[in-house]
Amino acid sequence: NFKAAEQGTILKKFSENEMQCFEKLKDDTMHPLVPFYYGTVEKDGESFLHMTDLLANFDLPNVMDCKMGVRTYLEDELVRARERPKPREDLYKKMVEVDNDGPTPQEHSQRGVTKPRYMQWRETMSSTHTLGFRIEGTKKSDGTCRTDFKRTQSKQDVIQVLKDFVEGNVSIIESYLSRLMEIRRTLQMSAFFKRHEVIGSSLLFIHDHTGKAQIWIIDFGKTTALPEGQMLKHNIPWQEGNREDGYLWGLENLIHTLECVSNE
Ligand code: 4IP
Ligand code: ADP
Ligand code: MN
Repeated sequence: NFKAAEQGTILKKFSENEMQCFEKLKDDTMHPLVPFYYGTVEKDGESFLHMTDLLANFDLPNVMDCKMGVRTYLEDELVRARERPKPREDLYKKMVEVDNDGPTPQEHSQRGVTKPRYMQWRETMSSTHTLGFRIEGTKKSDGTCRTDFKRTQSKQDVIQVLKDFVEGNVSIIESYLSRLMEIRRTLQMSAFFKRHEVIGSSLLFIHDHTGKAQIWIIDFGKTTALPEGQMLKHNIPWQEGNREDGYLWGLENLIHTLECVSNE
């Protein structure tokens, strides 16, 4: 999905939706929290979004992707699956790999689950439902990569992963915490944020041995504008139809969880 580009930039496979978000973010208070966007690029017959490589200014970076919100699929996907259910074998296999008792007897016999069913199952197995965020993956400077967090659900389990990621470095934790509070402040003022359902977006945590630590908001592939005049609170429960994403509730919990890491 990504291609290297000139000095300090990367190309991400084009999506119309994500491009529109980057365009709108150009004049929003959120602008300093997202990768700088240079526009679209054609390469080898494919289209890409051209943006800053967030890792470029780090020396042997440690990276963590944290997916925000209580819901990771669009309400439309739910409606479509209800009208015309399309059981998928690839999602069934991914489910069975983690928990053979995940699929219902009917899903076992058809060897398929629908997309929202798979996404909801992922949400309940992980901390998405209980904390409003989940760790998707980490990549440490020693080369170790981990994506085996599908069952990392309890606050205590998340604390352990965070602790391992920062290797107990209190000053890194402090930098991350102050950035998270800056992100919270900025989102509360943002017109873009008020008017968009932010689904499947991540906070990308990056730090290195020099003590540099930063967090950016990435992935607007499923971030969707609300109808004119409508706004979200981002911190109240989702009920089908209200389009709430639980982003600020998750951010609150993430801040609290990281505070626990430094107190342990
Ligand atoms: C993946 O599940 C992720 O949720 C993807 O989201 C999602 O892509 C995939 O849907 C889904 O299968 P696992 O993480 O459990 O593998 P992301 O790209 O943000 O990681 P979408 O298109 O929903 O973002 P499919 O439909 O691409 O399989
Ligand atoms: P997808 O839509 O395929 O989920 P994301 O935008 O979430 O793609 O990016 C996937 C991964 O790629 C992230 O977890 C992160 O590690 C890396 N990544 C994304 N954007 C950037 C960026 N601007 N700079 C550096 N790494 C990035
Ligand atoms: Mn993503």
